[in-house]
Amino acid sequence: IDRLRMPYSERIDYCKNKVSAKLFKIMLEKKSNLCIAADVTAVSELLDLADQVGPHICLLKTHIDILEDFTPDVIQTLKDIAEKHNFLLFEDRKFADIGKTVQLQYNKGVYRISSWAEIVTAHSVTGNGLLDAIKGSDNDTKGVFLLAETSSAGSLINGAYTQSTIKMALQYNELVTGIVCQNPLFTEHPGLIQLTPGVQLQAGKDNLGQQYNSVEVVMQEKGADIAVVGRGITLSTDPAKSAENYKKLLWNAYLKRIE
Ligand code: 5IU
Repeated sequence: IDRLRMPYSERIDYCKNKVSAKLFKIMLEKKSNLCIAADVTAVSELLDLADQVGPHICLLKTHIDILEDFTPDVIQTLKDIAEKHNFLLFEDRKFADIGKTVQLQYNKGVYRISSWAEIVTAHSVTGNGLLDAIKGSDNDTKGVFLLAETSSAGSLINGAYTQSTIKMALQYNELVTGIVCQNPLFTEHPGLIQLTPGVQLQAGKDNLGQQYNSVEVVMQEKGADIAVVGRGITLSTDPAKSAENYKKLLWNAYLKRIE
């Protein structure tokens, strides 16, 4: 088995996590393997962006804590936009604490992440307790992307850490939607989804260590199933058009990969 050559449609049967199956279905319906990183700091900007790029994305990735004017009612509006355009809400919280603390961070506070984000990210560094905490939370459809590699320069993650993270993902396959990484890993596990950030039209970097690969490279060489694009879209003059362009390029690159 090689997930890289397998159509998304055939991978649904291998999904142990409900959200990953749901996500594959959305990707197929919308012909989109694009996740937007909606890293904006004003609520109006976030809602506008979500509504504009909505038709072209499968996932909206948020950092809800960067909003300067967050109020709890924002969540219902965001949920409505997600439903209107058929994409999932994905909070990139990168949980990394002991289980008890993650339980509080996931369910409590002003953001009440578990009440709206069907997918969250988590580090594997603190061990199983964190995943047990998320698993034990009483919202029923939930998924986690575990971080096995990062796109940033000088990351301290090494190969052993990456491999142990994949093992953890497989051990928790009912909860884990997939893995965030930069290389074609776990190719023999088609039920797990590879999410890859650090994507723009051209390879490059920013001035704070972010490193970008092109659409073709991430899809065809690096094994991405879903690409995360932030500033490549958010800083363009027409985010909707830009998202549509990324969507088409990413989908074509996927089709070439499974040819
Ligand atoms: N992100 C990365 N790289 C990583 C991980 C997460 O860029 O390795 I893990 C997040 C950070 C940001 C988005 O929200 O993905 C990328 O945004 P830009 O396309 O604007 O760089």
